[in-house]
Amino acid sequence: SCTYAAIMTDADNNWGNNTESSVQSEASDAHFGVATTWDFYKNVFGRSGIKGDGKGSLSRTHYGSGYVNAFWQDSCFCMTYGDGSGNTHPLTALDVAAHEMTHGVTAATAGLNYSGESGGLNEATSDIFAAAVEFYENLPADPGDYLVGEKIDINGDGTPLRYMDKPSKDGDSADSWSPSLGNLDVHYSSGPANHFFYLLSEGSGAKTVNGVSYNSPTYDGQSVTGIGIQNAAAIWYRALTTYMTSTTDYAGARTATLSAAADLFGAYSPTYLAVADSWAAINVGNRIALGVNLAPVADQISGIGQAVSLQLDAYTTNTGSSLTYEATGLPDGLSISPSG
Ligand code: ASN
Ligand code: ZN
Repeated sequence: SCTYAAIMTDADNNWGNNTESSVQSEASDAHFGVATTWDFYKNVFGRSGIKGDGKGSLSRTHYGSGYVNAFWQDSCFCMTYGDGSGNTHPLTALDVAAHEMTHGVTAATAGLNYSGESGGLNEATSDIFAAAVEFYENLPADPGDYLVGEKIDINGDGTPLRYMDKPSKDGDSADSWSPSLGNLDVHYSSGPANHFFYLLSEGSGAKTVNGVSYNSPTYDGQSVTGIGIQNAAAIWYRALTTYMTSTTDYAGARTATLSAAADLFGAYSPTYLAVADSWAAINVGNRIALGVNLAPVADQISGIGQAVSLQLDAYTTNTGSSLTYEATGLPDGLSISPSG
């Protein structure tokens, strides 16, 4: 049970009046956030609760005075929501709730450290599944978008807290990876991974989704074709729960998502290649070219009468097909051994 707050009650069991000023409405919204986030993880990924152990979490609302934040705590396995800007915009919006509870999922799985690049990936994971939960629930009053906190008017001018298509629109977040990215606050170093997720979901350039206009740039100037948010979320979830660890950085996240994409969609499948394209579009790694790739070979020098041996390494991105090697016009005494 909850040791630091009274259990919310309602005199007529008609909870609130659908306004932000009603504490019963605020509590109902928090409960809706818990239930919807639960359903998302359960129905989409087969995950039973934040820890995957079937146990629910507590929420406390109407916290503090003018407290403009919400937070998850592993220590109490509980959520806290402030009443927001001017005490009039409770932080109980669905994407905020899903963001915060996803911190619990991350803690229970990859355990991404909350500083440096891994901290940015931790924050991005929360924004990514916050968006995925919104698209999953598809509420007429709050349809899915790639904005974070668009319902809580935290800036007082109607703008959202963060933008996934072009994170720098918030004035602080990075659009792409750079060597100094890890020095930023984790809510800003999340930018490139949020951008990756947007690109992987929807692709680059101008696009309108559920009435919201986006325009997503790419670091390498090449276009990206999206694979849809459900596929992108599946890849991120498998990467988070199977391949990422507490110290995973952006380069490691690329590897983790490629492994996840290989598991789910096949290595070198179009979906797998879209993952590499999306990372390259935020300056992490190269795009992967299909075909046969031959490792570079330097000039060879040997003396008369000395034995020589030269190994060539090649791989093909066509799964299921193997390479054959042959040589014609070899000098006397040289042969090819197409093995290894
Ligand atoms: N609402 C914030 C967040 O989840 C609280 C924090 O800074 N940890 O990121
Ligand atoms: Zn967070």
